[in-house]
Amino acid sequence: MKVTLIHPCIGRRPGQKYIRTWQMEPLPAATLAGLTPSDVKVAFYDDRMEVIPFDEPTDLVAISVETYTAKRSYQIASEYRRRGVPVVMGGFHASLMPDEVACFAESVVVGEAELLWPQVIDDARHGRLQKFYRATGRPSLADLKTDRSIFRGKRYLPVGLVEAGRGCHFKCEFCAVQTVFNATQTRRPIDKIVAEIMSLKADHKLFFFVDDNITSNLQQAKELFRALIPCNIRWVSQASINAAHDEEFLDLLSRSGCKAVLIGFESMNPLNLAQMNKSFNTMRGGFAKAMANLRRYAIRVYGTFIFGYDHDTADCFDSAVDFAREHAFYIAAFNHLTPFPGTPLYARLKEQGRLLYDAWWLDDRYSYNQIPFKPAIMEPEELRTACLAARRKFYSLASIAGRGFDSVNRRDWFMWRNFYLINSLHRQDVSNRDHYPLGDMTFRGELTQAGAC
Ligand code: B12
Repeated sequence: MKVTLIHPCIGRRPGQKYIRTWQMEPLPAATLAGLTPSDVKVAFYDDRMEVIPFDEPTDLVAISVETYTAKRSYQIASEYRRRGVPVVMGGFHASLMPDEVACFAESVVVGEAELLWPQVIDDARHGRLQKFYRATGRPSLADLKTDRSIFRGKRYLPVGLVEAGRGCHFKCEFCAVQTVFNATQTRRPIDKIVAEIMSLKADHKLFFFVDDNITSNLQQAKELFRALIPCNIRWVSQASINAAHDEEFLDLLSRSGCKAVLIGFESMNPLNLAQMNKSFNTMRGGFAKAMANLRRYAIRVYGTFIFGYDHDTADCFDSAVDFAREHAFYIAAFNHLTPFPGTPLYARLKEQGRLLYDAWWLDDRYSYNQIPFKPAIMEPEELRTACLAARRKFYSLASIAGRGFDSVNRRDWFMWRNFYLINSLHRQDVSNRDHYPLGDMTFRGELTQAGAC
C-alpha cells in the first residue's frame, strides 16, 4: 500500500512565488509519516514549493487542512477523486468544521492523529474507510515519532521545528487553538525532547518550538529549560506575557538558549483585551514592564497585534507601531482580526450579523488580507489599508535600520545577521501577501464532492 501526504498551500497566482516566510518544515505531515506502519510506502508533496504529480499511482491521499488552505485542499482532493483515489483530511480546519470538510473528503479525522491514524491506514488497506474518525480526549505525546526523512531535498527555511507540547490553557476569544484543544495542554517528556534536539543539532543553528504557548505551564517550562541548558542551542518559541514577570523563568529562558519569543500583545487598548478575554496582558505593570524584564535578559521579541476589535479607532495603528518601534521588536505582525470558524469570536460576530461572507475561506471574492466582517467603528476597507500601512511603517528601511541598531537585536552575531534577512523577507511579504488568492487560480472545473452533502 502507498499513502501520499500533501501539505497544501493557501493558494497560487500564476507567475508569483509562494510566500517565503511561511515555508517551514510541516510537522503535521512528518507526524503522520512517523505514525504510518513501516510496510506502507509514504510519498510527500509540499504544494507550497513543488508541483503535485496527481497521476503518480497511490492508494490513499492525506491532506492537512487549515482554514486558509481549505479551498486549495478541496481543489487537490478533486484532482485525486477524479482519478479514483480516496482522500482523507485532518488538521485544524477538519477539527473545527468536520461537516464541511466531509463534503470534500472520503474520510475526516477530527482532532489529533496519534490514536487514529493507524486505524485509518488499516481501514484503507481493507477498503472500509469510515466517514469520520473522532479523537476522544487528548493522546499522550510520549511516543511521538516525527519522521523528517520526508523533507529531504526540499528547500525549507533553515529552522528546526520541534514540539515540546500542544495547546494552551488560555481562552482567548479569537483563538482556534483553545477551541480544538478545549483550552488544555499536553507535553512531551523532557528526555524525549532533549534527545530529538540532540539528533537534529548538527544540521540546525536555530530551533523553533512550535508550541502554542511554551509558557502555558510555567513549572514544566522551567524544567524543560533546565534540561536545555547543556544542549547549547539557540531557540525561539511562542509565549504569553505573564511569563515575562517571573524572574526565575526569565533567567532559565535566557540560559537555555532562548533568543526570541513571539508574544501576542494584540491591542494597546485594555478594553479590547478585556473583550478578547486576554486581560492578563495588562498584569503587573503591563507591556512596558514586561518589555523591560525581557530586555534585561536579552530576549528579542516578535510582537503580534490584532486590529478590528470593537474599541479600535483610527489611532490604534500608530500607537501599536510606535510601541513596537520604541521597544525595537525583532519582527512584528499587524493583522486584522480574523473570525476563524468554530471560535467564540466567530459565533459572536455571526449572532451580531457582522459576518460579510457565509464562509470567507471558500468565497471566490475573498483574498488574503480582506476583512471578512464589519468592524464596530471603522469600515472594512479602512481597517485593511490601515493594517497594510502599519506593516509598511514597521518594515520601512528607517525602522529596520533603527531596530537593527538596538543593543539586544545586535547582541548575538547569528541573530543580528538574521535580523536583516528576516526583516527584508517580511518587508517583501507585505506586498506579496496582500490580496494573495485562496485556492490555485489556475484550477479548472468543479470541486467534486465526496458523496451526498
Ligand atoms: C508552527 C506554525 C506555523 C509556522 C510554520 C508552519 C509550517 N510548517 O509551515 C508558520 C509561522 C510559518 C505559520 C504560518 C501561519 N499560520 Co500557523 N501555526 C503553527 C502552529 C503554532 C504549530 C503547527 C504545528 O506544526 N503543529 C504540530 C503538529 C504536529 O500538530 P497539528 O498541526 O495540530 O497536527 C495534528 C492534528 O491537527 C492532526 N492533523 C493535522 N493534519 C492532519 C492531516 C491528516 C490527514 C490527519 C489524519 C491528521 C492531521 O494530526 C496531527 C498530529 O496529532 C499552529 C498551532 C497548532 N497547534 O497547530 C499554528 C496554526 C496552524 N497557524 C495558523 C495560522 C492562522 C497561520 C497563518 C495564516 C498566520 C498568518 N496570518 O500569517 C500562516 C499560514 C501559513 C500557511 N498555511 O501557509 C492557525 C490556523 C487556524 C485555522 N483555523 O486554520 C494555527 C492553528 C494557530 C492559531 N492560533 O490559530 N504557522
